[in-house]
Amino acid sequence: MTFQGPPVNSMSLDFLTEFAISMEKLELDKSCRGVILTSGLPKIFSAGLDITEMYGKGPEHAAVFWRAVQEMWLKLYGSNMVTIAAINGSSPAGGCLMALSCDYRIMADNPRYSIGLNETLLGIVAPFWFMDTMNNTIGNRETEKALQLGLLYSTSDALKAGLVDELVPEEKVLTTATEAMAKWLSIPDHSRQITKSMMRKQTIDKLSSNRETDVNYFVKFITKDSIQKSLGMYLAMLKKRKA
Ligand code: CO8
Repeated sequence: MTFQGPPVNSMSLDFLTEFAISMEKLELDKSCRGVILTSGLPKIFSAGLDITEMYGKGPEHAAVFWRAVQEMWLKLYGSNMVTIAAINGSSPAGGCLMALSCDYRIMADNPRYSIGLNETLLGIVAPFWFMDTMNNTIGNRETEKALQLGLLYSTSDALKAGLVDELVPEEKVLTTATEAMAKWLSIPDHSRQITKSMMRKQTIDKLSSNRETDVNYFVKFITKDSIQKSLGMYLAMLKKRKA
């Protein structure tokens, strides 16, 4: 699955909806046993959630948007398929969550790329299920540090921390992902799927059984004046940096 949402594959409501529909179709297609996620844009895997969907919008929109974010994660983290992230560019925040939700991560070894859950830098707090997903991958101590500092890891630091599994030259990202896929698919589906589901069930249940509480928390948080101000400043900083 190749993301094509210029300029930066930010996850707008449309992007998230299309992603969820595509995942559902693939999940139902018995001939599809695995999916590689990658970007069709240069330098960016995904810039994470589309900040403009969370800024200057009313509570109704915030609730619809947040349900779509939840749906993206539930479909990906809970997928029966083998999921591999071929990270061919920077991958902050929601982009990092998406990569972390896969079974295996291969990143392009480019010193200009970074990956991490940088929410605190925007003055916002990563939801508990973002935290859990990272924790399940790199462990509690590293996650605490990464989340409080809003760390955007360089590719080599990401490899050291276990945030990605392999670094390869940019032009080899997709072929390496395909080779990794063959290895994962050589395991009998039923035993691999049950193992994956047993490992992830508790984390998934924590959100599935509390979805509306999580939506209400998000809406209350994101519509606060102070949070809107932080997001507005961050958006302005992005634009200024460009100018
Ligand atoms: N959302 C919306 N627009 C964005 C985003 C984004 N996440 N990222 C970049 N853009 C826009 C820029 O504003 C710019 O717009 P314009 O062309 O109108 O000026 C355009 O995309 C291009 O951006 P850049 O010029 O910055 O592109 P570069 O190639 O130089 O850099 C980066 C690409 C590295 C991706 C850079 O744009 C960047 O760092 N973006 C911000 C990434 C980020 O911090 N994302 C966090 C999103 S929040 C999230 O995912 C989880 C939130 C959880 C909420 C929980 C609350 C309870």
